[in-house]
Parts: sequence; structure tokens; C-alpha cells
Amino acid sequence: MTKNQILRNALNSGKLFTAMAAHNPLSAKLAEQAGFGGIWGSGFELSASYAVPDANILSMGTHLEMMRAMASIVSIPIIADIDTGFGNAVNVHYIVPQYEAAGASAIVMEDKTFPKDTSLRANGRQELVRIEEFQGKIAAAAASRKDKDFVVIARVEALIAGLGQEEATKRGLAYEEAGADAILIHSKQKTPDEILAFVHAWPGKVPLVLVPTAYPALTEADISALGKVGVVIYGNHAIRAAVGAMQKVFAQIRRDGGIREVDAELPTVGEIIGLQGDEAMRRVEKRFLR
Ligand code: SPV
Ligand code: MG
Repeated sequence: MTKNQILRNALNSGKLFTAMAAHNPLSAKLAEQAGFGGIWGSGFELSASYAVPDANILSMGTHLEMMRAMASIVSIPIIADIDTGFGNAVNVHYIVPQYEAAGASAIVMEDKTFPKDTSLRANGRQELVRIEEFQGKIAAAAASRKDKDFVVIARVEALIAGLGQEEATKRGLAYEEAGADAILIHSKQKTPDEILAFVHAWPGKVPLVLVPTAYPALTEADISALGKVGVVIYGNHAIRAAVGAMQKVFAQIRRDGGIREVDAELPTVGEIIGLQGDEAMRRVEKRFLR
């Protein structure tokens, strides 16, 4: 089965598919080893790893090349976060085959204006494009893919923009009609109430995608029990884990005036060499070095 088929089958299966955010091939590999079904090619994480805001500061090429690098290392599907599609429907028609060729198995595109502002920031600029315009962008994404199993996910930002449930449902249905394979509905409310109201009322046929960063109380068991959600995305836990771990270790080394104490708490250099794919390289060495 191809990676695209794995994701497509998961969406059709009715079973919840889990995707962990990653910002480089190493974090993607760790997510795969931990047992997640797929990788979320997060714009937020990649931006954070460059220490710039998640507001279309990085170019499409930078994100695309990171998806390619991750896809060359992991065997699980990558869901690429293409923000607003880097322009209009013409841009989307051009870039979707590039993401496909880079090894992604899906794109998620959100209905905000370009340049976007990050969704979870308080008081961010959250302006949406017209429904018809975004339908055109979704239709362009669906029409331009080469493999019918490549998944197109439309992301509704109406709740993030404070436009209410009615607008969110209207947009979700319009994007389904335009050819979206799934609808990502995002919320920044601290409790799951807003998202649960949307999910319970969702009249569409395609599965929903949730990103429960703001409302972490909702577990996979809770989400599965809703019966309408195909994918849960853990949006930024790789970069937050990395930042927390580095801050802790760096502070300890400064406090201790050296690395003696901290050394035993860290993964060994051997473990890192293992993650670099050393074993495979040694096999090549043995076979071809003369
Ligand atoms: C991302 O991880 O880049 C996302 C999810 O788009 S969020 O940051 O919650 O908007
Ligand atoms: Mg994003």
C-alpha cells in the first residue's frame, strides 16, 4: 500500500487516525517510532524552528523542502499544512502537485486571507476569503492532484474568526461540495464545548479533522466516540517538547558550570547515531566500499 492509500483507507475506515506535528526529519522519525499514524507538516512548528512568526514569513519552498526531507525518512503519511495555499486558486493548482511529488499524502488549506496570521494567538488578524473563492481553491487542489488517493482537506477558520457556528457549518458544507475529502474545524476555546457543538450538528458526509491544542481535555477515546472525526492532529507538541527539554538542560549546564550532572539524563551519543541511520550506512559501506 502507498502512503497515500494508507491515509485514504484510514479516512474511509471510520477509525481515528492520529497525526503528530513535526518540524524536521528527526522529529518526524521520533513520531513514527512512538506509533503515530502520520505526520502533521506543521507551519507553526517549522516557523518556530526558524524563530519567526507563523504568518507566511517563510516561503512555500522552505516548507515544501522540509516535507520532502521528512518524507524521505518516514514510512507513514505526511499531512502538509499549506496555510492559505500561498495565493489564489492558480497558485494552489501549481503547488499541490509539487507537494504530492515531494512525498506528502495530503494537504490542509485554510480559508483565511494571505498572508495569514497564526490561529491560536490572542487578537490575531483572522480575515476569511469569500466562500466562492475558497471553493475555487479547493476545487483547484482536487483537480490538480495526480493520484486520486492524495487527500485534500479544507480548513474552516470561522470559529477562530469569531463568526459562529452557522457560518462555520455553511463553509464546511460549501467546501465539501467543492471536493474536499475532509473538513478541519479549528477552535481556540479553552473548553471543547464549541467544537463539540459543531461536531454534533455537522450534517456533512465527509469526516472531520480536529486539532485539540486549545482544549486538551478531549482524549482520543472522546473524539472516536463522536463518530464523525477521521483525524486528530497534535499541532505543536514536538516543538514544545523540544523547547522545554532544551531550556531545562541549557539552564542546568549554566547552573552546574559543566555537563557532568546533566550527561546521564540525556540520550546517549550512540542513540543519536542510531537515529541518524548509521546501521543502514554501515550495510552500504560493507557492500560497496572497496
Ligand atoms: C500548525 O500547526 O501550523 C497549525 C495548527 O496550523 S495551529 O497552529 O493550531 O493553527
Ligand atoms: Mg499552520
